[in-house]
Amino acid sequence: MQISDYVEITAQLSTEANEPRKKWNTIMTVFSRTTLSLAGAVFWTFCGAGTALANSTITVSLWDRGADSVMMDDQHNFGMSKGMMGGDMPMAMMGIGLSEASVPAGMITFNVTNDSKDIIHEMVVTAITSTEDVLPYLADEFKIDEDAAGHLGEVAELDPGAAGSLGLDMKPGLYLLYCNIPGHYIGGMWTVLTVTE
Ligand SMILES: [Cu+2]
Repeated sequence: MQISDYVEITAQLSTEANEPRKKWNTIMTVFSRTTLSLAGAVFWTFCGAGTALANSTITVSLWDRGADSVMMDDQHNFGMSKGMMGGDMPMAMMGIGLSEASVPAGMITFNVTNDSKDIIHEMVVTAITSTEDVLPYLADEFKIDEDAAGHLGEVAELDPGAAGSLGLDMKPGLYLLYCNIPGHYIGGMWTVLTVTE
């Protein structure tokens, strides 16, 4: 793989032009006639990102009350957000809990664990303009229309007990984190993350 290939890939993954990218592009100009290994390119990228971005890590819990549980209790209420689309849902059977509801802009790492005992979950990230937003919903599939809603990244389909990570370079704004396994979003499996200046 040539360095030009790698730059194309990073361009696809990046959601916003930013300072490290400009720095990287400068480095690219210097090395534009040189073929580097992919490992070398990754090393350079880490050097640039480590010095210029605010880094945050968010621990994400995907939870549910279990396929065999119908009892209401309060122990999972931390996962429920308020203010959007009936987000104060006392009947929610599943949800998404965040260690941080607000983080500064920059590189944000989501360490996601499916804490369910028996249900597959996932976490999808999309930008929203306000908590009043109504996302395009595919009623016949019981899920969000991810393409229409805008899709920044995801940790897809984690088995019960499994974990995965997602890193995104995020600008200030509101973001919806939701599970798009059919029926889960409408079942309360979403929350809002605020990214500040
Ligand atoms: Cu789910």
